[in-house]
Amino acid sequence: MTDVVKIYLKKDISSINTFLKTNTNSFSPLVKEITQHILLSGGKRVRPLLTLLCARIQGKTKDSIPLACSLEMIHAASLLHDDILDDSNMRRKNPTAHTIFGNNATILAGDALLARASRIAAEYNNAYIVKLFASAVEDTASGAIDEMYHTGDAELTEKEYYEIIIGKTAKLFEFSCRMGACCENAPIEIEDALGNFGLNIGIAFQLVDDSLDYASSSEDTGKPIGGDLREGKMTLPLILYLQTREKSERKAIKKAFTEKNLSAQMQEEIIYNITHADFTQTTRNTAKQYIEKATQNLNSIADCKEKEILLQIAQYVIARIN
Ligand code: GRG
Repeated sequence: MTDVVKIYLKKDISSINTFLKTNTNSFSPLVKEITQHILLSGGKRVRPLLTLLCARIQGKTKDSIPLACSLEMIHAASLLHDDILDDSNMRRKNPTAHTIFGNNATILAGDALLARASRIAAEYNNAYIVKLFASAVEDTASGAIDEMYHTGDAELTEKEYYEIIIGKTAKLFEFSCRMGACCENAPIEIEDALGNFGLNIGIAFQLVDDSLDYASSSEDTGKPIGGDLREGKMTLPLILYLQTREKSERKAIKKAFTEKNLSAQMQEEIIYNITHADFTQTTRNTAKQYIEKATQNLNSIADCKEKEILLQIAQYVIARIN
């Protein structure tokens, strides 16, 4: 990103951080501690920035910071819940909330955060925004359940994989853009163009995430390498690798996933093969194709500073290393 863009976004990130801190201060002590643990621990703020930019493309009549923050709150609640489901100990180089506060309190704090987020969205007095907000939560949760259902499914197809990542990740990106547009009453064609842009960068974002899980050091990601494999998560690098193996080997891996006894040696071998056969790079290249689609989605939007920054965010999504 250029320095001009960084300076533009720095101001917004600072406003987002201030709102999140101030707003969560009013929770009861334990909910406040848990929600601030996740919200104030250095997230990239991609989703709320998309909301702000998509609102400003259309106009500047409303304060879109609270709405943008409601999307970051959905994201944060999903992370609180996700780390419990995955039994993850580290996020953003910090211990996860449930390892400090326990599962029960963390689940309920996530629920409180979701409820707070929906209240903030409702305060715009726009039923369509509330409908989009509800769809974002529903799609994210449904995608996560689909993913859970297919844990260890060594026969998962690429089509099924895309359905999962669209639900668990890309839809929230889509709705972050749509809700920004709606905040300024954008015509449906503009909302759709921005929504499709969000959907495509969301798919690319998850593809890069899935590639980084195999290819990036935990120094960069703050998470241990190969975590998805250990959890039996079927992501594109693993699906591409399995496509090159005999059915008997796929069956053996599926059995090991089901019995939760994928040996350390097997894990190392799979990770080695995936990185050395460049399935991580193929996954990144696929992400690039989605970024190209996203770029085209903005063709119908008139040139302006916000559009330029959205295009730079799209490039950042495929360049990122954490
Ligand atoms: C509470 C809405 C809700 C859902 C619960 C567990 C669950 C259902 C959903 C999990 C969805 C999930 C965690 C998808 C992964 C999305 C993803 C790529 C997260 C990482 O996003 P970044 O890199 O994180 O933007 P930072 O740390 O920058 O905020």
